[in-house]
Amino acid sequence: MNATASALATDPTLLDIDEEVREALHEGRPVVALESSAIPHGLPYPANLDLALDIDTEVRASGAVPARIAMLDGKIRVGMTKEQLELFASAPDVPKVSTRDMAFALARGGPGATTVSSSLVAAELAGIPVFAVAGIGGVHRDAPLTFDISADLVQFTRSKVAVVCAGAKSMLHPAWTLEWLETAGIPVIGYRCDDFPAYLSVSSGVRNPHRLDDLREIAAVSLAHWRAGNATSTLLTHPIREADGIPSAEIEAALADATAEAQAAGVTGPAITPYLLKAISRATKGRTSAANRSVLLSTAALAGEFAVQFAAELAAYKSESGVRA
Ligand code: PSU
Ligand code: MN
Repeated sequence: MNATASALATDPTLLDIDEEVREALHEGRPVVALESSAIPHGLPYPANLDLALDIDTEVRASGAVPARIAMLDGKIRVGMTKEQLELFASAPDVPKVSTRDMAFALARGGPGATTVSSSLVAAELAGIPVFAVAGIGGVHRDAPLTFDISADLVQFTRSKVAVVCAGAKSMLHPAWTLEWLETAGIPVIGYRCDDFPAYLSVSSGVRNPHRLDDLREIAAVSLAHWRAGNATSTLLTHPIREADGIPSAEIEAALADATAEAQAAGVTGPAITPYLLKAISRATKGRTSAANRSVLLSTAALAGEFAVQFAAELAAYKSESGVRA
């Protein structure tokens, strides 16, 4: 093998894995990967720190180990310590790092808050098969003019990770997002729900292509997807609790103003997602913050439960088929 760049293999020494996460992975115990971009780019300090810690607690409730991903000191950190969380929560200038930005953070050092896309790269590298986020990125509503389609979707076509979520973020186009996922061959499953959820609202008004009511069966579907040689993600969707959901009409009203404001202010690219999320929260006078908290916690709890079922399904498959751990 010559030493050209194309002969370079993936370098696992770029990973800096937390001790507890490393042990859990080594023993085949359930782990849930999480993103970090919502910490500096979501709520103000210290509410963002408290929320991150509460998310971890929800993941742990079913016996799974949380592994929050971040770029730090020229490495990919998997499983942030309390001190690292504190740093990300209190330093508002930590940049948002999507897949295209990872190499810069690695080569230069410095902190970076990973989005869904870059977190999936890290999760697969670390061997974590389950990832949780309340709202995935998707096809933006102005995509026909701007081509703004989240790197999250493209990353689903590259990472063998089961993604647990409450649908796509509220300001995206749900039907186009599902079309994109269908084209890419990504299985989308509604867990105990018929509709594709809309993050802060129970339904996006569009149906999920599949519904399954049993987590072990969803684990079996994910495994079957990978056993068949697909090197892509699977998507498990489950909505915000009915009582905490915000009616989509209310979100739409807030969005109309926020989108016009964003256009007038010339906000584009990666800045648009955090901008619109904050604007919706302001316009609904904090009601969104309560909904946001509810859906982040319920998604984390479900991901913990799913990780337990997936670990059991994987162990059963390995022992039946004689595949070595
Ligand atoms: N929450 C925030 N700010 C963000 C995100 C979430 O408060 O930037 C991230 C998520 O990690 C998601 C990403 O992966 O936004 C999608 O952004 P874009 O539409 O730029 O791809
Ligand atoms: Mn974008």
